[in-house]
Amino acid sequence: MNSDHRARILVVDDEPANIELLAGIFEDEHEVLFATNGKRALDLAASARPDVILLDVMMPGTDGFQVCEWLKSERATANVPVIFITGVGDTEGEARGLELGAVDYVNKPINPPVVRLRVQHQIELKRARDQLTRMAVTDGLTGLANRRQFEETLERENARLARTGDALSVILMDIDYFKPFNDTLGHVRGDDCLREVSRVLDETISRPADLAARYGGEEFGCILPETALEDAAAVAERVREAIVELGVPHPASEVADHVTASLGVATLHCQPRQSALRVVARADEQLYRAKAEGRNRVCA
Ligand code: GH3
Ligand code: MG
Ligand code: MG
Ligand code: MG
Repeated sequence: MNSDHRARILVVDDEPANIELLAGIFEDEHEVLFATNGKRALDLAASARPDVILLDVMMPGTDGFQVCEWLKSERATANVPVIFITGVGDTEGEARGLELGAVDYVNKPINPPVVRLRVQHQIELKRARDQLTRMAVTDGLTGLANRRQFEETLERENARLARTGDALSVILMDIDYFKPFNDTLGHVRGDDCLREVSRVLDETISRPADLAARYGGEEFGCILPETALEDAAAVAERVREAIVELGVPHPASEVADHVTASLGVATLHCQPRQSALRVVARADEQLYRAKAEGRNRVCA
């Protein structure tokens, strides 16, 4: 959703008069984009990510049913609600539209208050759905991705490796002597520390394709697509330094007077094919070695 209340509505119709009529209903409240053919509609839907699409059925070239089918088959647009708006008043067309994944079907002539309310209803449903989706993949304490998103992303990137032939690196990080931190300063300060470390991690892991996640308690995981081992190790070293820089006082650490972390790095290649879990296990072995060799360090 674009802001708290304004939604983005894509109107697809080959008749400019219909677009004008529909735009007139919504443009005070929402942002309205429009397309006059199927091809343009697909491009706009993918690039502008509308919150709802109003789709005419009868259009020269690609008709609305075909557009709907394509929208539903693409990951980027599959979850955008589609409402058919059509002059074809037959019940068969309505069934076909709903079967293709449309959420509603409105017959012309357009009754503005009814269309307005039906669209508003779908916007609110989408808002609630988006919020649930966000919550399902976000860690509540730190706002980072959670372990579920970490694992799903890793599986997806591993599947992509087979096609791109690149390397994919994983960093696991664990805060040093965090139990004594909690024991001496309390859990509230412990939680503050986790949030600050998360912010630093998120700022340091900065490429758009990268993912930083809270893996569990005081353990974090990063996925770095298209990144070789030595580059990932350099990123891990920057994270380690940034946490030192952060300088959160730690009166009970055995390695420093501030909070530090240990990091392990491992890389997956397209050959030999390996399960994504293997790379996490190998990063974990390196993390364990970083702990054993004195903490506040990176092992790769
Ligand atoms: P090491 O240097 O070997 O990693 O020692 P450690 O004390 O950090 O390791 P350990 O895994 O034994 O302790 C992790 C601690 O993290 C245990 C728990 O008190 C703390 N912890 C885990 N999740 C949370 C959380 O959500 N909030 C707070 N405040 N503490 C947490
Ligand atoms: Mg038409
Ligand atoms: Mg731990
Ligand atoms: Mg620890």
